[in-house]
Amino acid sequence: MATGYEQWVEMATKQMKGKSPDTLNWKSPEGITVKPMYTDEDLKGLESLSMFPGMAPYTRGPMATMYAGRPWTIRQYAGFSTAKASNEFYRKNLAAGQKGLSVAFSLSTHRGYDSDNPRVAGDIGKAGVAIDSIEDMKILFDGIPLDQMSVSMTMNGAVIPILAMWIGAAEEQGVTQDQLQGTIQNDILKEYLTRNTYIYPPEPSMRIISDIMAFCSKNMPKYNTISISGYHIMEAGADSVLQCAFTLADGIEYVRAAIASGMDVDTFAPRLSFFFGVGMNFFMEIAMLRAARFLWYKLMQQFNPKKPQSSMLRTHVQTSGWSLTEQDPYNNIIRTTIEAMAAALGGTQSLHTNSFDEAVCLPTEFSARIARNTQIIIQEESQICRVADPLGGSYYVEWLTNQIVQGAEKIINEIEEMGGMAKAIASGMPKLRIEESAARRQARIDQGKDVIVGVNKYRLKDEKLDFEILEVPDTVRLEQIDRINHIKKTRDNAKCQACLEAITKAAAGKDNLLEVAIAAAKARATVGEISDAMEKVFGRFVATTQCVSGAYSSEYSEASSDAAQIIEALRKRTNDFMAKTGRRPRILVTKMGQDGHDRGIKVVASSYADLGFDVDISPMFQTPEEAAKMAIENDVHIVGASSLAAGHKTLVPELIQKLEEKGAGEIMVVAGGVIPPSDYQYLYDAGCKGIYGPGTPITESAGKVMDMLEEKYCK
Ligand code: SCD
Repeated sequence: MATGYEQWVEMATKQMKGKSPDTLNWKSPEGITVKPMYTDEDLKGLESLSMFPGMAPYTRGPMATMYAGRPWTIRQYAGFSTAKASNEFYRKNLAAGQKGLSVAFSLSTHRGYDSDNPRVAGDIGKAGVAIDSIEDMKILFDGIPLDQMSVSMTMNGAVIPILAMWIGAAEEQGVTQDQLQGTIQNDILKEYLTRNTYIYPPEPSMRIISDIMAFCSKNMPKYNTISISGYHIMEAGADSVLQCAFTLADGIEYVRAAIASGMDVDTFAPRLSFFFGVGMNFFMEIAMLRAARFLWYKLMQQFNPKKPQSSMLRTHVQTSGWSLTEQDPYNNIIRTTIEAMAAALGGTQSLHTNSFDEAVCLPTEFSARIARNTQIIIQEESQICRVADPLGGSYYVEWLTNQIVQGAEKIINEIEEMGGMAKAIASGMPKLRIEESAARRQARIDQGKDVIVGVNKYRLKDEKLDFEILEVPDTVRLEQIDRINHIKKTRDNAKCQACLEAITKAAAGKDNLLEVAIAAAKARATVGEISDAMEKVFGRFVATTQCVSGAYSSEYSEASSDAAQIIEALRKRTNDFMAKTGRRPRILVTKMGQDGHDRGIKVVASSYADLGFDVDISPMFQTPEEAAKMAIENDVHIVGASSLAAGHKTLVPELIQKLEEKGAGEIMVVAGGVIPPSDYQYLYDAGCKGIYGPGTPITESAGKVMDMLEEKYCK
C-alpha cells in the first residue's frame, strides 16, 4: 500500500503530465531549495525550535499572549526640514493613530556637522530633521510628553550629542531620566558595514556604546540602549540568512564589549533590542524573524544570563525601501502590505511601513497616512492579532525557520573563527558577501528571473507621476544657521567651553562620555562642537573602498541566450572602444554629500567592471569639488553620481560647474538614484547627460553610457 506521500507524488506527476514534482523545486537567493509541498516528515530529525510563545527559546515570540494581549507598536520613522516642521508632522500622526515616535535625522546631523558647515550645504534637513542644539531638540518634542511617549532615534555617528540633547530637553520639560522610554539605534558596526554614517574609528566608537549602556542601565532603566540593525544589511543586498547571521554576530560583539567594560550581562542585556528589514519573500521573512529569536537565545547562553529577558530578542521591523519602485508606484502600497503582514506573522514588537512614494521623494502627509493605515487596518480589521504565532506548527514555516537557523549558524561560526564581528568587518568579508548577494540579485532582475511588477514585467507604456512631491527648501539651511548664531551669542560661552573641555578629557580618560555631554548640551554646545571635542582625541574614520568582481556576470552564465547576448554585445562595445581609442571607457562612480547609501554605486561599479569598463569609486562623502578633482586626476571619460537623499539639485550641478571651472568640461556627468522625474529637466538644463532612476537595468544604463562615449570618442 502506497504511503500518503507516494500517493501525492503520483497525483502531482499525473497533474503535471508526467513531469516529476521535483521540477517545481525553487532555489531561493539564500541557496535554500524550497519544495512545492511539506509534511511532518520534513521536520523529523530537525532541532526542535518551537515551544510556547513567551518561553525560551522564544521562537514563537517574546510575549506569552503576543498581539492578543497587546499589538505591536505602530512606529513610523519620520523627520524632515526643521524641528518645527517635524514636530507638527509628529503631532498630526499621533492624533491619527500612530503609537510611538521614530526620529529620522538630517545626514549632516548624523555625521556630527552643524548646519553652518560648508561640507554639508546640500544635506540640511533633506533626509531627516536637522538638529544643531538642545533648542532644536526642545522644539522637536514641544507638546509631546516625554514621560509617556516612547521615542526611537536613529542615530549612530553623533550618538553622544544627540542622546545628550534629548535627555537634556526632557529634563527641561520636567521629565526625569528614569521616566524616559524609547530606543537609540547606536549600532556602529553596521555603519562600517553598510550605512556609513560613522564619525570615529571602530575602537572609540565601541567605547561610546559601552558608555551609553553603562549610563542608561544605571539611570534610564526603561530605555533600550541599542537597536542592533539588520535592516541596512538587507537593504544593502543581503539575503535573509546573511541578514540574520551578521546582525546576531554584531549583537554578540556588543555583548562582549559591554562585559569587557566591566558590566554584568543581566544589567544591560534585557535592554538590547533589534531591528530587521522585511522584504517580499513572504515566508522567508517570517522564518527569519523566528530563527533570529531562537538563535539569539542560544547564542546568549554562553554568557550565563540569569534573567530570562537577557536572551529574549525583541525587534522593530521596517518594510523594505529597496523593494519599492519608481515605476507604477501605487504597486508599492501592495508590496508594503505584504511585507507588513510578514512582519506581523513573524512576531515583531514595533513596525514602520514605508510610504508608496519613497522611491521618488520624501513621504507626504497623504502617502504617510496610507502607510500608517496599512498597519491600523491589519491590527484592527484583519483579526490576525487574535492568536499568538498563528503559523507555529506549519510544516513549511517550521522547516524554513530551521533552514535559516542552520545557514546563519554556519556563518556565525565562521565569524567566530575569525575572532568576532569587528575582526570580520575589518577583513572585509561581510561587506563582500553582501555586495556579491546584491550584484547577483541585480543580475537576476535584469534578466527577468526575479519578477518586479511594473519594472521588468507588465511595465506601463506611459509612466506619469500624478501625486504631490515633497521638497525641502534650501531656506532650511539658512534658518538653522540663524539659530546657531543666536545660540552662540546668547549662551554663557565660558561655561560652554569648560563643558567641551570636559568631553575631550573624558575621551582621553575614563569619565562617562554621555554624562559629560549632557552638561555640554544643557550649556548650549552644538552637535558639531560636541563631536569635535571627541574628534580631537578619537580622530575621524575614513573607509577604504573595495568591490566584488564577477558576481554580476556569473548570474548570466546559465542565462537564456538573449540575456547572455546583451552582456556579450556590451563587452564587445567596451573592447571596440579600447581598440579605437587606446583606452577602456573609464567611469568614476561617486557619492557626494553625507548620504551613506552605497549599495547602488557598489552594484554599478562591480557590474560595469564585469562589462569591461575601467571603474573608479570615490571615497564616500565627497564635496563636488573633491569629486571633480578625482575625476580629473583619474582621467575618466564620465562621472556617475548617485544620490538617494534629495541632495541632487545642489550637488550634481555643482559637480558639473567645478569640472568646467577646472577646464575639464569634456568629462560627462550622469546621475542615478532617487530623483523625482519632475527634477530631471532641471538637471539636464544644468548639463547632466543622463539620469537612471531606480529599476533601470544595468545593461540599459551601460548601453546608454556607451552610446554617448562612442558618439564623442569613436566617430
Ligand atoms: C508588549 N508588552 C506587553 C505585551 N506586549 N505586555 C503585556 N502583554 C503583551 N502581549 C509590553 C512590553 O513588555 C513593554 O513594556 C511595552 O508593552 C512595550 O512593548 P515593546 O514590545 O517593548 O514595544 P516598544 O516599546 O515599541 O519597543 C519595541 C522595541 C524598541 C523593543 C523593538 O527597541 C523599539 O521601539 N525600536 C524601534 C526602533 C526604530 O524605530 N528604528 C527606526 C530605524 P516594558 O518596557 O515595561 O517591558 C529606522 C532606520 O534606520 C531607517 C533606515 C535609515 O535611516 O537608514
